[in-house]
Amino acid sequence: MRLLLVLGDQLSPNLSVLQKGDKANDVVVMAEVADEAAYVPHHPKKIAFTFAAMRKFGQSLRDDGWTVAYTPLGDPDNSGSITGELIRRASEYDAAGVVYTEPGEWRLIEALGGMPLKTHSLPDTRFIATHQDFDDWAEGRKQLRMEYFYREMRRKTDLLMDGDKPEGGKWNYDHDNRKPAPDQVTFGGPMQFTPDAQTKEVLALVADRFGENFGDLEPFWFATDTGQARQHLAHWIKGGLPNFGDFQDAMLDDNRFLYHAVVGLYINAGLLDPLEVCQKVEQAYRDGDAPLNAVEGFIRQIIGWREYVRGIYFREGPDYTARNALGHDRALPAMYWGADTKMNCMSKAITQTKQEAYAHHIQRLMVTGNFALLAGIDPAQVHEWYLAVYADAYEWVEAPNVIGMSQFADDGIIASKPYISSGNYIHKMSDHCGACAYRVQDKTGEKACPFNLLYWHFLDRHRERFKGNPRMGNMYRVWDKMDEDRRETVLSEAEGFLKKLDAGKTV
Ligand code: FAD
Ligand code: DLZ
Ligand code: SF4
Repeated sequence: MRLLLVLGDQLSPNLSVLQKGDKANDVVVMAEVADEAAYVPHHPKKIAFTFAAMRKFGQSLRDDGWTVAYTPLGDPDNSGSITGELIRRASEYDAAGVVYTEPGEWRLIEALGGMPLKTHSLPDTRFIATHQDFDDWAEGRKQLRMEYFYREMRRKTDLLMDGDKPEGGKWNYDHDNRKPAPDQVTFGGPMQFTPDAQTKEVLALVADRFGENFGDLEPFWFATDTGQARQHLAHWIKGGLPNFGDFQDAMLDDNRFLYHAVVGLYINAGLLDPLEVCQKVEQAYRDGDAPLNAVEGFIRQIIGWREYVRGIYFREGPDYTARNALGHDRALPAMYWGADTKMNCMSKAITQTKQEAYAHHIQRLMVTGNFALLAGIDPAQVHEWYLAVYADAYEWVEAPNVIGMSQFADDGIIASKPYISSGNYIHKMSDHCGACAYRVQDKTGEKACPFNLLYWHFLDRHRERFKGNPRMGNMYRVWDKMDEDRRETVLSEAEGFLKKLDAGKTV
């Protein structure tokens, strides 16, 4: 007999290790361990979601006839790590070896490979592209543009294809997907589930052991099994999908989810299969229930971006998270952990993150990410924050988004230019500025929006690196046209702001 490892983000019945396993002889090992729960200070909601979904999945495997050796966190024999549990179970069952589906983090891949046990790693077949597919595509290309990779994935999956042509004649309808914040949101948000008895037990455990971590544990409403996650998906396809495209980039003071699907956590943990999700979304289009711009935009996020960032993570290797191409070294400000800030956009995104373990893409990229990049925060600290606070965060998907897309710390592998903006972008896409202590129109002065000051400070301090970037020429031309006094005022006010930030003052 062999041990078959199932990790907390591998809760899928079609997982390769289960498909290759032998129900009659092998033993499935699942373990809630301190190491996994504490390698970053995860949001309590994320830990509760993981443990509740693990417990239910373990039970469903037993119901299906598997022998499952499940270690709860509070088990007195719990060794505290995945490798420790495998070694303990190997001697308990006199196992010939361990088979596992490749984990989504180098940290665990290395730990499993280094165990004093016979091991066999299987590919994670829940993704559309294999590592080989991605490497074949990437080989010899000067720039790894997501758009071209995405087209390959469309062909491979046959999603939104009309023969060998893209449905509707175009591959990408992003142009239609940049509408500013709507006056009214017609969708009531994600489906919310009342915790059952098993989930309540987990909530008590998490409150006891991780109650001090940043983030509100309750109210807890996430789906914790595939049945619930599918109900949630159907609810969103009906009510949210039709407007998903139009308002994908919008942000509102009083609406946290707008038309977003809130499916990342379910797909990444294995409760929903990405291809099944896309097929259901495509069906809504074929049935005339959702427009092409929404459906194409959504499918692109999953078979395009999601697959592409995974390809980058595995291609770039374990040192990716340590990259810091711009040499940024400022400490992550306390506001990211809930300290007061006068910036309404930051306050809204961080408060929501604390309460929901969720923020949507533009909040992550153009508010908290943009601020960290403009202010020159150490990308390793930014990366740890994102990995900790979002329920959908695992390194394979979080790191390329943070280190690459958001912080430009990989020197432009993912982003062809840094995602930076002044307050104007946030003003255009949200209603945050109206209720802010700063004034988005003010470029200098006491009430000047910090994004306005830091935007020019960033461009000025990184001039040598970016002046030749054809996509940034305009920015430098605008800066250079300002009269010198004004430029000096902007830079000295930005310095003043950064000093206050470093001194821990409320900004
Ligand atoms: P929707 O907006 O409804 O999109 C649908 C789905 O598309 C998502 O659930 C996700 O599976 C996929 N998707 C969309 N954009 C991306 C992307 N850039 N990369 C990978 N998948 C994508 N996504 C994570 O799953 N985990 C993370 O830890 C994570 N960290 C991020 C950090 C930063 C700085 C940025 C800019 C983005 C990050 N993303 C991450 C991508 C994206 O923000 C989230 O997938 C999305 O906000 C999840 O919410 P949703 O399910 O409502 O997504
Ligand atoms: C996120 C997480 C947490 C909080 N706890 C566990 C755990 O106790 N046991 C486990 O198997 N997995 C957990 N996970 C998910 C893992 O961290 C995840 O499998 C790896 O980071 C690889 O992606
Ligand atoms: Fe954010 Fe500036 Fe708008 Fe305030 S004024 S909400 S800091 S963009």
